[in-house]
Amino acid sequence: MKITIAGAGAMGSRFGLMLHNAGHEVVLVDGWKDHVEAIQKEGLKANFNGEEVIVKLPALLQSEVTETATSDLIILFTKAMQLEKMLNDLKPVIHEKTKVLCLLNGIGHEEVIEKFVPKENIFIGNTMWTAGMEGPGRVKLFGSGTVALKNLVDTEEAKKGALEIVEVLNSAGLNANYSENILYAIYKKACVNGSMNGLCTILLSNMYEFGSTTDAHMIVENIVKEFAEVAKFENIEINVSEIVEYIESNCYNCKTIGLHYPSMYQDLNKNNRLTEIDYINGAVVRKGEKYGIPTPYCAFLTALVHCKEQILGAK
Ligand code: NAD
Ligand code: AOT
Repeated sequence: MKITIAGAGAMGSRFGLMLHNAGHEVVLVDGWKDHVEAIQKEGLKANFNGEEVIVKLPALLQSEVTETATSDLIILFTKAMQLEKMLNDLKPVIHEKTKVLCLLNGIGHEEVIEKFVPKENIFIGNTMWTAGMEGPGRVKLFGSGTVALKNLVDTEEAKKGALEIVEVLNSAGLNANYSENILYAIYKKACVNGSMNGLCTILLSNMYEFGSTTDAHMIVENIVKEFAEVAKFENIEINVSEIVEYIESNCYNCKTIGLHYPSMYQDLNKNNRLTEIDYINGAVVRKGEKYGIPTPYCAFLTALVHCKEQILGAK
């Protein structure tokens, strides 16, 4: 299948590399000039589960995309604040039949994608794979993960499209599943990011260190409660104690994922970049205002992260 990876940072590079290795025709599209040029000159370099690999892949600057780069499937992997610009730059390659899959963290991205893509071609989901950017043209890819996805509109044709995407991802070992209850899955992951990412960023900790504190349980429970309250208004039922237990049993393992510094920590504290807080906790605050629900924990955390972005002069 011809696949465009739109946003070829850490995660886009992972998916691009694995899909290319499985024989698909992959093109990387990205807005970071040094990164694109490094891939064009020397290939995409990756530490792939401890092995150094170099993969020769076509890479294009998003501002230089033309109709010739048309593909069957576009996988969106920008940061949330880069999504609209990417879709705008991709206009020449978004056709009547182009399927567009969104795997970004955060909630509500379909509202942006709908401005550029017919609803029946939009597929939403999330992923438990991880990846890290080491510099232009270079990524670190460790461990394993899963993908859950579904068609945005409920037609037989759209479901068939979703199942085809699942098959393509699985041909590359990406462990994809069709998820009937995808909005629940997206909210569940947003609860993980909504409680781990901002807090670890402010506290300069990894997930294990934060989880070892005496107040971690209380804070996480209050954040998840706010996500659950707004989700109710969207007919998504979140069992707070179940999700808190999921976060505690999955994120705090001191030998594995607990040692992970969330992507937000890396964006702000390591790379002086703006964060996705407005699309995670900030999105809950906006929904809370709309539905008349107080969201003090999410609001405070969002404000703290914004303060830190400003103090550090993040871009
Ligand atoms: P990323 O920051 O690595 O890449 C996103 C974009 O930012 C790319 O266009 C990339 O080229 C650009 N970029 C990266 N570093 C840059 C730098 N130093 N200067 C200029 N531009 C730079 O993002 P990601 O981690 O691949 O995440 C993509 C989406 O997937 C996000 O919504 C994220 O929350 C989600 N996600 C990430 C992970 C993870 O482990 N990284 C896991 C699950 C979901
Ligand atoms: C994560 N981390 O999504 C991934 O860092 O943004 C991130 C992120 C899978 C499981 C737990 C945390």
